[in-house]
Amino acid sequence: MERVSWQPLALLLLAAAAAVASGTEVGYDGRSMVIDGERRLLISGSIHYPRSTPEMWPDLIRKAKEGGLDAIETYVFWNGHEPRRRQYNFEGSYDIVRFFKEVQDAGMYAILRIGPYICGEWNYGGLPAWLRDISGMQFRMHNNPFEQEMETFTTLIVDKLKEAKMFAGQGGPIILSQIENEYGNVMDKLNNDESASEYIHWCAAMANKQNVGVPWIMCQQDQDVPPNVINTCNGFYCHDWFPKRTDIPKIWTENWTGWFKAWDKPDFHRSAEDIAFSVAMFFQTRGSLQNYYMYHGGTNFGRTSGGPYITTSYDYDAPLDEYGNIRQPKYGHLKDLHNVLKSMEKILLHGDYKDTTMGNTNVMVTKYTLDNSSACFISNKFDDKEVNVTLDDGATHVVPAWSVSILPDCKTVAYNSAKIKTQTSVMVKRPGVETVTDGLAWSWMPENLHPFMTDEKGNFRKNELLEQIATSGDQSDYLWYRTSLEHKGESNYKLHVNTTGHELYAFVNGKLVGRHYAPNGGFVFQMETPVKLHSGKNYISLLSATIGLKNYGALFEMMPAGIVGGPVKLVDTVTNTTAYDLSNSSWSYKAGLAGEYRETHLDKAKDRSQWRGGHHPGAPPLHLVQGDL
Ligand SMILES: *[C@@H]1O[C@H](CO)[C@@H](O)[C@H](O)[C@H]1NC(C)=O
Ligand SMILES: *[C@@H]1O[C@H](CO)[C@@H](O)[C@H](O)[C@H]1NC(C)=O
Ligand SMILES: *[C@@H]1O[C@H](CO)[C@@H](O)[C@H](O)[C@H]1NC(C)=O
Ligand SMILES: *[C@@H]1O[C@H](CO)[C@@H](O)[C@H](O)[C@H]1NC(C)=O
Ligand SMILES: *[C@@H]1O[C@H](CO)[C@@H](O)[C@H](O)[C@H]1NC(C)=O
Ligand SMILES: CC(=O)N[C@H]1CO[C@H](CO)[C@@H](O)[C@@H]1O
Repeated sequence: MERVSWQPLALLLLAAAAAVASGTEVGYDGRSMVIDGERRLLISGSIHYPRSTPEMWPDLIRKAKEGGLDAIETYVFWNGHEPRRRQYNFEGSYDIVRFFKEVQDAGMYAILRIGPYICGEWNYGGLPAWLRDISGMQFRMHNNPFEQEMETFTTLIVDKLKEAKMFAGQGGPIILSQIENEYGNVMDKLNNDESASEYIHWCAAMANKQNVGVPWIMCQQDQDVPPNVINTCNGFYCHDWFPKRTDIPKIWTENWTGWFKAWDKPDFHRSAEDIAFSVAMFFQTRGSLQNYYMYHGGTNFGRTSGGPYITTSYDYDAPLDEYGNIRQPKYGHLKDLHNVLKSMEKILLHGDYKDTTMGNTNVMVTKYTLDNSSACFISNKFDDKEVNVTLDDGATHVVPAWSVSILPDCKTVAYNSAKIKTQTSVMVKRPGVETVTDGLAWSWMPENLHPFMTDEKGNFRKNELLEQIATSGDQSDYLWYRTSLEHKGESNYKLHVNTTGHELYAFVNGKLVGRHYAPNGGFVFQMETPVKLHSGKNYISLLSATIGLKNYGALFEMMPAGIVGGPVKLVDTVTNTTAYDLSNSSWSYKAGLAGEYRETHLDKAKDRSQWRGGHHPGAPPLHLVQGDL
């Protein structure tokens, strides 16, 4: 037995040695990331795992690789992973290890942006709402309650990824990790508050303690940069931006390929030419790693952020559209650019360089030289005129307005950012398909509002109007406020409600009497609507809805939602004076809608018989949706 077992043991040891040997060493110098001793020019793209399904991941990642990307970047979504304190979710779209394994299987690198504050047009910027219930909690400032929770979560994610050997030193794909996110903006707003400074230094120290073996970055952190982190740029353009220290590379963590879509707002479009211009300029000006935000934006399956109100689509006008289709000419035009830049990797990262403005600061030639070879960029920042630029060899090149020409040998233009060679495919809806869309059969299930209109019990009562997020525990976007009053005879009033948003529906005795929502970004509003009371007991039911929670800004957790304190009044229509102030009446509370309790979205078998309709195009009339009151 001993002799037999000796061999497998030796093999095991060999395997372990091989695993160590296959680990990748990641560092950096003033020019670029250094991977296994080599400077690397890296092009990365953001794909957020919860914004697509695991079935889509391999295809999205493969298309990214074919588009000339070296790395996939993602945030980590704390409130998706820990919806309730110490109850974790790493299933389905939240299977972060599987996501990184897909990246590894595709032979790509990965960039891990833990945050865990991630902004991202995501509910509460990724922070779980239950954090608010911990006493002494202040988000993203120097205080024990926040720092402890942040460290616990960061450590959990790091350990999980270490266990799966996902960091480069372990042979995994992750070459960079990020702590916090765009905190420089908060520090600006808080006027470099001492607690903010202590917090960001604490973040860096905590991150470095994690021992992940790859560098840590902080984006949009241009002041008060802690030691041992690389500060990076986010934006539409990063050519005028340079890191604070000279011993760190110029990294662009968020090159916005488009913009998110909000309700009531038009689709955002950023042209392929303009992105290509920004990327070419970035590499002209010593850039070495840039990431497209987003390369695939995808879908907001869960709750989005309530400031501004984001739609379910997070398409972002990205090179891969919401459904994962290639968006041309953006995808192809950038792929051509990546190929040209890759062919110049060595000279860009090792060569000497010289920037020369040509008569005007808007026109610049950058010449890189290494041994006997040279490579040139010519950029023209005039947005209304082409320029003719003559290089050292006497040859003149026409550079169109707002564009960059790249000449890998300083002789021949291999790429111009304004000239698209990719075949433009325009997606056309075929008439036949449209007819099918028009004819889609919709079914509906009534939302049973009845319990919220009568004396049935809510979850609890209180003689005041409560704040919504705290009351609902962020388990739903909906909160019912209900009260009743005895009235003698019939009278008309105006129902006045003052709320901190985001949407309000008012019912009197089961009838919808008014609805209102805050214009984009403005949260506090007053609703006034005529109502009629009958003799006897009258029920006033107010349904307050949030469209996700705010994700951005200093101290955003202090922003309330719902009918905090009101007032809620019945106003006399003739004298315009308050007839009844209901603000301190006995209010009954219930979070969530009936459909949420039933989990209607899961299409459970036992519910199938509840669905009605099935023939009519479009949505059903409102009275059918509400059901019988
Ligand atoms: C550069 O060119 C010179 C002259 O043509 C030649 O002697 C030298 O070997 C070249 N150097 C390299 C590194 O190619
Ligand atoms: C650039 O040169 C071309 C001819 O080579 C000429 O047609 C064009 O007018 C010139 N443009 C400018 C802005 O001088
Ligand atoms: C409405 O409520 C907000 C927030 O509680 C409060 O600041 C404001 O004074 C109220 N406005 C009116 C008209 O009652
Ligand atoms: C009624 O009073 C409110 C404030 O007390 C005022 O804002 C409003 O304009 C008045 N409406 C009429 C019709 O007088
Ligand atoms: C409601 O109660 C609060 C707190 O006790 C008090 O300040 C306020 O004046 C009351 N409002 C009315 C209309 O009674
Ligand atoms: C950092 C940065 O470049 N921010 C810019 C991003 O784009 C918006 C909209 O064009 C500008 O307002 C910001 O200044």
